[in-house]
Amino acid sequence: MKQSMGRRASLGALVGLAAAPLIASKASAKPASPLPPITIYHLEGRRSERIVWLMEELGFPYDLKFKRGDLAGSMALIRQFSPVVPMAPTVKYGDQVLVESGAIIELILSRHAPGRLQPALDSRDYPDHLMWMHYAEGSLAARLFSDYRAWTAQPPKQRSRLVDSEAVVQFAENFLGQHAWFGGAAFSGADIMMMFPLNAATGLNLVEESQFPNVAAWKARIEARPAYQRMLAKARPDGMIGGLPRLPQHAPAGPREPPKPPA
Ligand SMILES: N[C@@H](CCC(=O)N[C@@H](CS)C(=O)NCC(=O)O)C(=O)O
Repeated sequence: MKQSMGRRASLGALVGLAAAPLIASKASAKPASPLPPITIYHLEGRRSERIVWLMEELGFPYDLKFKRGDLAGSMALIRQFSPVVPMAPTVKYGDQVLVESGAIIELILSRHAPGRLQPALDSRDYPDHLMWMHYAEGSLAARLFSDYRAWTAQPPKQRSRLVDSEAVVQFAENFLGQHAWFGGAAFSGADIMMMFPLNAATGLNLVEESQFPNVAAWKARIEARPAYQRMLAKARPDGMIGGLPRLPQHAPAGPREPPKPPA
């Protein structure tokens, strides 16, 4: 303890006062707890890739369970293990069964990788990081897939008055105009959460890709990451399989109808 305080002081003196809060936060991070055995139940090309990618970024060991090239077979493995909510990812964490990729990422980072892939709690980037961690599923994926379902039933003639696919992606586009990553200055777990729904937005033709150049540039930076490439090699060895069909058209671009006043 004494030794780390001494190092902190001398480093602070070397790099100047501005760096001191960052160094203090890292030095005060709790020590990592030992990682229990982790098994990831996986479907190729689906959200379980997030956990594989996280483990690759961290260099942590894990067991990956899926049937290569066989989504139904992989699903049967998940159902056998967790019959009530068979979803990908389902993770065996020690003797506990976990779902919800965002919660799994937060757990692994906070308990087993303190100071990594999350901005310091007291930093300006932390609130943004946490918002995107939750936005990825809570608003982005939820609204994309509800639009997808509605639009496959009946293609839209005009944009919805509700916050729609275009709006939820635009919000991300605007943020990336000001920040390199969804974690702010550095890549974080929030970037891992955001990749799947942003790929779905353009892959399913829910939005017009060329309207979102910041998102496109961010995806290119993600795809260049060695850990992302290792994830693809292990978790999607034959490329994307069994994807949902693309919409023939997305919602017409342009402003939304103004909300009608209540009757
Ligand atoms: N919010 C959950 C969503 C999990 C989820 O819906 N995964 C999809 C695959 S991408 C799934 O298991 N679908 C099967 C089903 O809905 O029956 C998470 O982030 O982990």
